Amino acid sequence: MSESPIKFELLHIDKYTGARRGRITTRHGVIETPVFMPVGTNATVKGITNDQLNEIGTEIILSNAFHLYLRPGLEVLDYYKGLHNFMNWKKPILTDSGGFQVFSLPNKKFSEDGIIFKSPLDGLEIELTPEKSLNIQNVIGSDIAMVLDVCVNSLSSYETVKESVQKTFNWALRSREYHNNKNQALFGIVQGGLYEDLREISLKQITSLDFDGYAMGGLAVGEKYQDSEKVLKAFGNKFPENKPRYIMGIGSPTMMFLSVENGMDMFDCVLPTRMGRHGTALTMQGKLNLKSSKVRYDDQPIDDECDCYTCKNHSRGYIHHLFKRDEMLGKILLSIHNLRFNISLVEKMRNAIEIDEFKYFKEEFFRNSGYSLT
Ligand code: PRF
Ligand code: ZN
Repeated sequence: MSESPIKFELLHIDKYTGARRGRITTRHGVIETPVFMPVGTNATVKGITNDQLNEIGTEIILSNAFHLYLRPGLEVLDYYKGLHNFMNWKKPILTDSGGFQVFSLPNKKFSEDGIIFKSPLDGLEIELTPEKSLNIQNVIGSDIAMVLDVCVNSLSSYETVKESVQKTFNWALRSREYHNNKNQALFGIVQGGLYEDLREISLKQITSLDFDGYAMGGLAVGEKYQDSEKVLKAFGNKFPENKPRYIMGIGSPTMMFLSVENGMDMFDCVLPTRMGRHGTALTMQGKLNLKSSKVRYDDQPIDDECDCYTCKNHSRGYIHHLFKRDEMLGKILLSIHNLRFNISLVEKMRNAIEIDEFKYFKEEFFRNSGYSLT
């Protein structure tokens, strides 16, 4: 076992739930957990400067091997000595392997060594293998790399999910073997869809390999809340206790509470920025549509308890006007607010966990907010 490039400290476990308060130390700084990671697919969190990300309280961003490989491409990334330097982001970066992104494309097929897909740029065939994904993530220079996995729709047949679990393990083995960047942590990914026996097998297989952290993949891919809840309740706290646990692609308040309650430490989602670009604000009282003429004369901030730049400086009515005129500042202001909403929510969760009040905090949140518990 070689020394891990990251250190994980489990600081406290809530007395009444599985919620964990932890700390990950990387070469680019410390991440307090639970943590929400804003998504910067194309080497930018859409519309948000690094200074703004810092002001919002961002501790780590997520980017994407698949997208960065297509554009700007490895030559450019290599020329700039990696993504941190290219985008001038000083804090940690986690990169997804491309597994999820390739599997959402039409016309992909497995090859002997990996998966072949048509480039969305020019239609030419590209092969992605576990080794190639690691090569890409190595050039990107992320602090945490993810193995290439096979993510299938959670409504897939048993046979399909079973095959995905087998391939995911085979690729995880090859990834563990191949990875040799001492400065980069490598996380394994558990699959298995909604089939409990397959989840169990995948968890055993992936955690039998010595990764620096483990991710729950294949959730929030079209299934009902109750189905993801079953999987999280059954398996969340079976992940190794002494390593970070990452649930991929979730970021709604409801899913964040569910994930933290069941022992997850990290999550990412495009939801806050995407909703922001479409005119919806996340607030403690629920979602607020800023495009609605109801807020034309509303001189209040989006959320008077929010400490973000947007809420400290602008009214709902002003943001409504920006959306009506399709001014880009509207999208930016809402993205800032929504990111701050998610990050401040995990900050509050951390405080609640530390004093064993996570359950109470969750109940309060759903009692007072417009969000549904399911
Ligand atoms: N695998 C990878 N990335 C992902 C997922 C996955 O299963 C998901 C599923 N929610 C989001 N992003 N590699
Ligand atoms: Zn705000």
